[in-house]
Amino acid sequence: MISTVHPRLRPIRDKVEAGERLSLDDGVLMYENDIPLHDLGALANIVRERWNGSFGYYNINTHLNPTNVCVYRCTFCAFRSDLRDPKGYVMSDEQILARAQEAVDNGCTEMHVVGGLHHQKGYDWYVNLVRIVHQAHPQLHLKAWTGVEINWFEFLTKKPVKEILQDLIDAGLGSMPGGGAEIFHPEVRDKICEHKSDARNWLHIHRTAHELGLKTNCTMLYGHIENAWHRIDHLNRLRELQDETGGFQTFIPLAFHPENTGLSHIQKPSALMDLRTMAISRLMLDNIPHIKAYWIMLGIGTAQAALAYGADDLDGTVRHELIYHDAGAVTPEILSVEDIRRLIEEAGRQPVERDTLYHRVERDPANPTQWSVGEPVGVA
Ligand code: V47
Repeated sequence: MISTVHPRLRPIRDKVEAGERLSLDDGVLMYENDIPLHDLGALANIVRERWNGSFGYYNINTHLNPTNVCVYRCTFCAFRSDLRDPKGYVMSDEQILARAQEAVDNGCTEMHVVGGLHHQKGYDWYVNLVRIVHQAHPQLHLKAWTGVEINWFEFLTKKPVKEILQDLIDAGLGSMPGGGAEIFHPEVRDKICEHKSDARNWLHIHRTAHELGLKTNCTMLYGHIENAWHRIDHLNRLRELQDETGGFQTFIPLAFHPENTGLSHIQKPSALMDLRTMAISRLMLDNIPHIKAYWIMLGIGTAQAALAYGADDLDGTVRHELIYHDAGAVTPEILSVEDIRRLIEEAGRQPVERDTLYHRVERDPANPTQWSVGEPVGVA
């Protein structure tokens, strides 16, 4: 029982303590500046500990962005390139397989694959990438292609989403990352990424993935031109889909990084805004088991603090990240396992290595690159 909260938060405190759902108005209220951040942290921590006790999760993973050439021109993106821009690249099958080999040699359990929508690459190129990596390294989990990419494949093939996802599952897809959600509301979406998958399509793709038994993640890009109401509307759409399917594993709030983007005049959100959004996400998304503090994007200090503001997961050790580093992130490109475990312990949490589907990972101490999958994590 939390006895002292800001008077305007008392009804919300009572609902959180009773395990009742917060309304959209509650969500918008929590974004008001006079609502103390530490009160939100304490409330979010109740929900966090209900789901995940004092565990702080991480995984050992790598990123693969096979091309940055993209037909879309999302104003917030610093990663994309035109075909003839000197910055543009496309990886060969050999380079992709070398990355997968490097990942396995370093004990990675997951490869997170996303990239541009290259108009000279057909659907088969994207399916083949999954197939060749999976065939070479069946134990490496492929978390690949966002809802936006799947929507592009629909355009390329004119096939139903279900068939596309089934092709990818047959090729070795393990789950889908949460990117491409940005802000669902058309008042914002039409200004920052008008051409790509709209909210209805993004949600339909994730619903279909869940129906096929695929777990997926979800995200929200905040701190640009949206307001509090747009954010709460976004969280509510995710919460409603999760009520239907239960297929989301983790939500990742993504702080906008302005450098080298079409929105470079906007200030990066403050650490206070990051922690507020983390806490509000945990409180609103009462039905999603995990909230991730993606350290690459938040910075190490804020990510550590976020473990007391609703987050239970720091993502991974991460190799070869480009999307945030192109947009001005100053975080290192990789953390060692020792570092990430220490960060979690310093935050007063118990570090647990998980796989992509949130099972404990057991490692052979004599040969730590060898691993096996243990019990599901969590307490709820
Ligand atoms: O969809 C792009 C965002 C996303 C910028 O599922 C930007 O486990 C801020 O979704 N500033 C891709 N954000 C990253 C992503 C993700 C990351 C970590 C883990 C998982 C997961 C998913 O990055 C894009 C977009 O929303 N993004 N550019 C930028 N300048």
